[in-house]
Amino acid sequence: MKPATLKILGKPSSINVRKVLWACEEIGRPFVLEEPALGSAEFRPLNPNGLMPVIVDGDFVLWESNTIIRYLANDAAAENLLPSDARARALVETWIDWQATEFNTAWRYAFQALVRKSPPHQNKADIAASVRDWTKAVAIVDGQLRRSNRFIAGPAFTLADIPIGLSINRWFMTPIENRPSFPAVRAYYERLSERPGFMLHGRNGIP
Ligand SMILES: N[C@@H](CCC(=O)N[C@@H](CS)C(=O)NCC(=O)O)C(=O)O
Repeated sequence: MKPATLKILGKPSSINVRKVLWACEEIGRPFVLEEPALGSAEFRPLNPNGLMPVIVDGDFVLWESNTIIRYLANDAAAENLLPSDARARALVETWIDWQATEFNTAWRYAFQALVRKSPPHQNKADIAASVRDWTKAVAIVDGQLRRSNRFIAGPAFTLADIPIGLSINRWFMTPIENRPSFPAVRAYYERLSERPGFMLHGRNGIP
């Protein structure tokens, strides 16, 4: 029998951990959060990548943040977040996958440079290229929001708004010079801010 409490291993400041924390809020799934020692002999068997988040749900262990949030929504039969209809689900999953591949890749260098102040990431041309790619990705979100009307996959909030919403928070929280304004993205950010889970784990001052 499944225990009521889910264990989440991760730091609450990590964007990928925050996806899981916010998903739990939306689903109403109780959890305990523990900070793992990533390189430890105890943690390694849980995730061969040595990265967080990892969840432990009874005897079930899972890593990879976007897979974890899908699992949690599926497990709770949260049809509103992740519909079972093949086409409706695919439209939600497009944005979940796009966040992990295209969006996340676009900002990586600029984020390391501008927020983490990482010494190996201070090449001006590389920062500019990353900001350019990041801006193109945000423009894609803006265009989609104009079409989808309110949320990323349509008029209602879905699981895809969790990774995309956290990514948009990162966009606004990173000091980017001459940041172009995307009105649909700004309105979306304010709309997401009506959700307690987003205010707790997303728009909480952390990029
Ligand atoms: N693709 C993985 C990426 C996980 C990842 O990069 N986690 C980062 C935190 S966001 C991490 O554990 N970094 C090591 C550290 O912070 O020491 C996922 O989405 O879960």
